[in-house]
Amino acid sequence: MRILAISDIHGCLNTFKALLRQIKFSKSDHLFLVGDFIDRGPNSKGVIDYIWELQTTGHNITCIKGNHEQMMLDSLVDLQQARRWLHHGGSQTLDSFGVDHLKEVTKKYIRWMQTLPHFAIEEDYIFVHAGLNFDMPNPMEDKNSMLWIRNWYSDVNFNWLGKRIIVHGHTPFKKTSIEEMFSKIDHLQVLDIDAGCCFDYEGLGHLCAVDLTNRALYFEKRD
Ligand SMILES: [Mn+2]
Repeated sequence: MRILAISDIHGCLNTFKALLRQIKFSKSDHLFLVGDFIDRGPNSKGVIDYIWELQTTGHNITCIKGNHEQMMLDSLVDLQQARRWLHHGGSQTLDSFGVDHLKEVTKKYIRWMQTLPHFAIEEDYIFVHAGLNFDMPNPMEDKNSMLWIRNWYSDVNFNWLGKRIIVHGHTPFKKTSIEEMFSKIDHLQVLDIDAGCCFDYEGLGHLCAVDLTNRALYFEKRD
């Protein structure tokens, strides 16, 4: 069994499928998907459908909530949030559902997002979308920061963390930066695996998978 993680798929279904092929994802693996399944990319609905299909056929996948799932949920009850969400890739998500308004999205997708956990722990790994707020005595109590926090590495409390490693996404990094961070993972005890799949900037545009069991990193360039 391998413990694997991928983050920030952002509707890039073809790239997600290609990456799973590259890593030879199988039913004996445990895959953690660390949030931001939707928005910006072309097929957000397809990403969720494909995850469900894999789970239905016996694949072990744990999904964690990202800020984009939260923005979509908040948009249902807050018009201001809805405007913001549409600007941050939400309109592409509505397109993938073939609808003009969020209220037309089939309820099972909304319910799925509502039930996503903010984090998961497996062996010595903490999986979370954005990171942890170490200003708190117990960082696991700040759920909002788990979705949104940036630039928190200098605050890590290693006494609290012990020998655990935090695997997250949310802030896009170049492939080379992720490789460098990965080479120091035992020292840093943090790893950002968001390679900016949905972005076109130099060095981004990749979907990253980490195999924590065998300490291997994989990248799939967006098609
Ligand atoms: Mn994010």
